Amino acid sequence: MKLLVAIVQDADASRLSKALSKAGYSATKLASTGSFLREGNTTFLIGVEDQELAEVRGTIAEHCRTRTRLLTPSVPLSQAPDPFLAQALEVQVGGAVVFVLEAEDFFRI
Ligand code: 2BA
Repeated sequence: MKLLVAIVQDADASRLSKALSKAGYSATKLASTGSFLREGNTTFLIGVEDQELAEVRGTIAEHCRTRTRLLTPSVPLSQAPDPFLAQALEVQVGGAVVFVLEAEDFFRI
């Protein structure tokens, strides 16, 4: 059994949640924050059997889009010690960042 830890953009979280549920997978959503952009994202915990991994991976890929974010400079050009620091920075976010962990056991009490 595997435990997927999938970090997705908030904009994709609802559609992914519905798709997983429709396909019969249980998931837990945690509100999280990316350390680089310091923006909210959503972390899914999804427990799956080994043979279900490919389908869930496909569902995540289908519903999580890559987006471009433009980071505005934190210092104005006139005050920047290096002009590079005053440039807007373009970063690509997602589709999703997924960790696959081996789950030793699963039980409900
Ligand atoms: P953030 O940390 O807010 O990162 C957002 C995007 O910024 C990243 O997209 C990446 O394209 C870029 N980025 C991150 N750190 C950077 C850096 N030091 N220099 C330049 N660009 C940088 P994704 O890679 O798609 O990551 C989306 C979110 O997934 C991240 O949000 C973070 O919450 C999580 N994440 C990504 N890699 C992770 C890791 N190795 N461990 C834990 N969480 C991770």
